[in-house]
Amino acid sequence: TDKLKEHFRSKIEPYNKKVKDFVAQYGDQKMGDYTISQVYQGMRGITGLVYETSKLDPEEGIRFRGYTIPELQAKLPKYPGGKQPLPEGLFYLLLMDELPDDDAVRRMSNNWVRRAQVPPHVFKVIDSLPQHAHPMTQFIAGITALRTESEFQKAYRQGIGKKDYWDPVYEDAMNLIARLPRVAAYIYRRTYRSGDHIEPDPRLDYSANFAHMLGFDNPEFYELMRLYLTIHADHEGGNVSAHAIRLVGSALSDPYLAFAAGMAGLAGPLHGLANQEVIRWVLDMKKELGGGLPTKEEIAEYVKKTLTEGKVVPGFGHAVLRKTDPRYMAQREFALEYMPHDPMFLLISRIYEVVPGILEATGKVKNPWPNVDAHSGQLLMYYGLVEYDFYTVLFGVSRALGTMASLIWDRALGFPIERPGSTTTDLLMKKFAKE
Ligand code: FCX
Repeated sequence: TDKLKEHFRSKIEPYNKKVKDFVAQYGDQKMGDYTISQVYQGMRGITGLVYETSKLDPEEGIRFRGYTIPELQAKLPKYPGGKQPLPEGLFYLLLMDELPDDDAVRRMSNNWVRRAQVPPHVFKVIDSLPQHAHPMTQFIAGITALRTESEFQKAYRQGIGKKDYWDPVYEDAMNLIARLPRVAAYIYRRTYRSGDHIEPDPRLDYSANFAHMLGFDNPEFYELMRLYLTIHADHEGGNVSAHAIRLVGSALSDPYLAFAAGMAGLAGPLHGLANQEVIRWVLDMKKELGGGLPTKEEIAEYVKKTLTEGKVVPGFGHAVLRKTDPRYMAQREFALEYMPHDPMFLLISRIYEVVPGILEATGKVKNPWPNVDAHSGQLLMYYGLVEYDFYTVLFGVSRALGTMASLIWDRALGFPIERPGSTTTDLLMKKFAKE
């Protein structure tokens, strides 16, 4: 038996009761008003979802089940001798709402190892795409191909009842998480290493094994992967990838379909693709300025040119955050510890000094501060993972942890199909603009 699953099972009933009682007693309380502008602005600031695993505060940044990133770095179990939290532990926390001990993390790690076998047809599907297909195209195709293994799809056909949905969703979610690193590493090696694939090493933890399959057997890079996979895991429920996964999952599409939809959203340049765009933008800047470390004045010129051309400065701004992203700071601290003199780090740091003032001066950017994507590429470049088109796939592997924990809870709580209302401008004008 799966002890983790049994432990999770024990949480469902009490939590369901808590939610039901709360809604029964307070269900008709108003949560707020919203304006016509908000409806035209992507529903910004309208709280319309319950998403249990994490919550984003505009000033403070993300909390995973109540814990900030520095708190998790202190409290989550680490690899012996390591300093960074293990993402296995983060997933345990998100799913169980309980800090894991070393044993629980080891159990999670081993559980995923047992589930990690990727069926051969998935590799065939990926191999059928041209080698120049963007890694996110390959990733989404691979995830969709993995769907042949869906336990939920099978159970639904067999007529499973609603209160048991969570069980095969748990199976799919765990299998998907366990298999993603192999799929991602396969894409990396086929695209950038002539198909010279590396077998998994089941003795390694989730992050180190992923790094190993990518071809980066370096204890520092292992630590980077542990940090990277932890901090990218979840960012409350309204961001494009998490929301797409919740939405598609609510139609009882299985976790593979839901996750593929989320990854299609993550692949957009205003969301997860920003991590590759940052490096592309920085390298273009260096090329244009003739190499070397650009001065602050040169960077400012380049930023202004980007804005004049009607483009965004990638890695800066956020729809919710109103200060420097703590995920940025965690990566900056990693850089300060392991590579304080790396020229690319010095440049990223200088950009951090220059960009916010310029964005602020536009008078329209609501958050001039850097987000997670402004830093991640530099760390990867330093260790030799320089193929930046691949970066969003790494983000995607991590994003599975938060969104799958949340999706299991969606079904455990019996959330219904998501179906917000919409209207037309004509109808709005008839209602509000009649003189
Ligand atoms: N550079 C230039 N202009 C920017 C900007 C940036 N970095 N950030 C915001 N703006 C502009 C918007 O384009 C908008 O302009 P408009 O009125 O002419 O259309 C105006 O400022 C107001 O936007 P704002 O309310 O501040 O931001 P939104 O909530 O609409 O959008 C994102 C938030 C993140 C999409 C926006 O800041 C952006 O495009 N940033 C660059 C891309 C990026 O880094 N995305 C990654 C975000 C995140 F971390 C992730 O999902 O991974």
